[in-house]
Amino acid sequence: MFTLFSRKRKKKSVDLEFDESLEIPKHIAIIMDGNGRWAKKRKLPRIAGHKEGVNTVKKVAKAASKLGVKVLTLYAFSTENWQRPDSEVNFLMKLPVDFFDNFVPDLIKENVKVSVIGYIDELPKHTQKAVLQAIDKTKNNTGMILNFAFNYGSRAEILTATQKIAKKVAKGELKLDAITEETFSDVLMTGVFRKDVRDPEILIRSSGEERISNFLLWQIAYSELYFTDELWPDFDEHSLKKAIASYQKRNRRFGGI
Ligand code: V0D
Repeated sequence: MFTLFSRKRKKKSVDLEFDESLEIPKHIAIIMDGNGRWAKKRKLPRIAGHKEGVNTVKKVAKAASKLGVKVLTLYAFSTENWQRPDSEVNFLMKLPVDFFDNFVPDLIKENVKVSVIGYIDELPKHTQKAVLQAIDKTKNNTGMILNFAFNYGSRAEILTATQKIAKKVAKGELKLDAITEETFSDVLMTGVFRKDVRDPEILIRSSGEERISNFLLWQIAYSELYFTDELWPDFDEHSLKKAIASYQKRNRRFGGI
């Protein structure tokens, strides 16, 4: 083929380091940061960045599913995000509706199951409806779990879990000595997942900030932390592979026996 004018990018060298025969993390968690900055760089309103961010969710979810990832947890909205301007919050609350209309048919084709952790009952009714519909329409899928952390905060999750444990103890259903890491993990929001995929092997944060920001505090006790300067709308399959390659490299050096 005549390729003189082809704009096809050369494969970046890190693809060589990524090895599909090595361990693919079962659970990947991502803090999707940088939509606002992406928009600002283009003199666009912040919401244009969020729109582009949804497209990235679709692409990255497909890529992860193709690689055999079991759970992909995406931090979409934290309990602190309510402090943003009303117009931005209102726009964000419509995203799951948009996502449901445009992406759920694809998810069904790809056998992906939607799941949500967070305080869903505090969301506007139309948002709750879209979230519950996405969960319901994909509930029989047996492939990757696409898990949105939505109106989620990790300290609140740990407090809710503690209240659940205390209630069980008060009712005599649980002995004090039986409060273990395992029984505690059971009552966290991630307790709905199989035990071997509850905790992410790797946490990725885009956009250059190196903070956890109240995300999965209990679950990341042993996770690799991977920070990239790429903004979320620029993140793609290649970025995901780069993160996995970094995990594989660290795992080879420090992990195992
Ligand atoms: C905006 C970048 C998908 C981060 C990604 C307000 C911020 C796009 C969902 C979604 C958001 C959530 C639940 C669900 C289906 C889809 C989403 C929010 C923000 C919360 F069942 N993208 N997305 N939710 N953004």
